[in-house]
Amino acid sequence: MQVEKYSIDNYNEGLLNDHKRRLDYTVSTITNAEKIIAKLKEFQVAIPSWALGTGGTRFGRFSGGGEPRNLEEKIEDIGLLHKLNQSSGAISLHIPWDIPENASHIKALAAQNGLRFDAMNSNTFQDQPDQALSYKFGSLQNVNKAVRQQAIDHNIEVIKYGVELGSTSLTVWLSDGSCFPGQLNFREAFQHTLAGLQEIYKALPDDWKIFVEYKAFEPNFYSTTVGDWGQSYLYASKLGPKAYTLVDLGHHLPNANIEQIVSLLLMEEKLGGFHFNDSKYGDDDLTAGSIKPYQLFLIFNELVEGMDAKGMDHVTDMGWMIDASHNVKDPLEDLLQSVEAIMLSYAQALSVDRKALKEAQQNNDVVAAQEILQNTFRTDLRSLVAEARLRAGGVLDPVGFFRNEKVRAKLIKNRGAKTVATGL
Ligand code: PSV
Ligand code: MN
Repeated sequence: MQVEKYSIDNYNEGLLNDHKRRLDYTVSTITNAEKIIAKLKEFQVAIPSWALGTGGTRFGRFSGGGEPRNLEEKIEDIGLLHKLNQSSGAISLHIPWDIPENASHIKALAAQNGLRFDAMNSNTFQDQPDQALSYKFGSLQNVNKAVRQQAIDHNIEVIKYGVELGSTSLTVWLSDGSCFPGQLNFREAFQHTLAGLQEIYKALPDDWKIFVEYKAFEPNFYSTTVGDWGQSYLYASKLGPKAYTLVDLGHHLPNANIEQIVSLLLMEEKLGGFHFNDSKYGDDDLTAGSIKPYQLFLIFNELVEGMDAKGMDHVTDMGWMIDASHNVKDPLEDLLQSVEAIMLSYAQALSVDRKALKEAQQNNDVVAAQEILQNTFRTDLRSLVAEARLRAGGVLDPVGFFRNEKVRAKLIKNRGAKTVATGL
């Protein structure tokens, strides 16, 4: 759906006075507003091609209509998000859900929409209709060599698609594991998986990275072969310098200290990718920042501190992506909310007084350390995020604009009420 520049300008016009008032106040309360706005303008979060339709559970799926029917329409949807927030300038593809049949056409369409291709994702957690061998008992870990080879070949094929599109990374998430004690020899499963990842690693072009994503449980409920950050780190270390751990916020056991995990992985220069979502119980795939916004801020605090300590570029040295599912919300509105929460947490992390925090830590001044972090978290920086968007040519209030323009109704009119996007 096309959004004209003049409709964005008209919409912004009506909100400008109020925005300026809030911005002036915020700028007067912090020291580095301009620096934060400049960083926010640059920061981009990739949108996965499988998050544009309504998500579901094994109990059901309730589509809201107007879902993209093909990859072209998915690119259009992400292009629309990016036009509104200027922070969603990348798309991440899952193969075979979104095979680019005509790569040069897809690449050109993405470029027209201001998008680049983020990490490619392989899928060896489902069987496809034309597939020779089943992944029921795992893919790279499988006791059957032919199944392992099939999974390796699939990943190499995904890299090839990625090369055609200009992507430079592959994310491997394996559902491999076991559901019952005794089902699996843990060491053998690990070694098979490592050997498979080594074959895939060999196929990576020089400038590519591979991200090994871990997850505590589901769909396997007794053991998972890449179950936590320690196991992922072990694979990544054994693979070599192009291999990194990927942290998905929903993939931990309850109450895990994710900010500490992030900090140590950065220290070891092994954190390469990040999937944002939020959760109450497990891999709930809820909107980023919707349940535990303070935790999101604490994680960003470690990301910024740890990346700066290693001289990393916040924009290019990490694969940032949303990995959420929208079961009861409009997927596009939900994605706009997630990006907003991510940008806000990033802004807050950028405004932490690092010198004062360091001093408090050196003095064992626990109270001061808490004051610094909580004062930052409670300072309203939303107008900085809006200002960065405005300067980049976006909309002051993306969800408000989306509703005002009746975008969903238009998509339903164009695509139909019963369309179903590929994905989970
Ligand atoms: C698995 O739960 C996961 O987080 C992986 O990143 C997959 O690629 C994605 O979700 C599939 O929805
Ligand atoms: Mn994920």
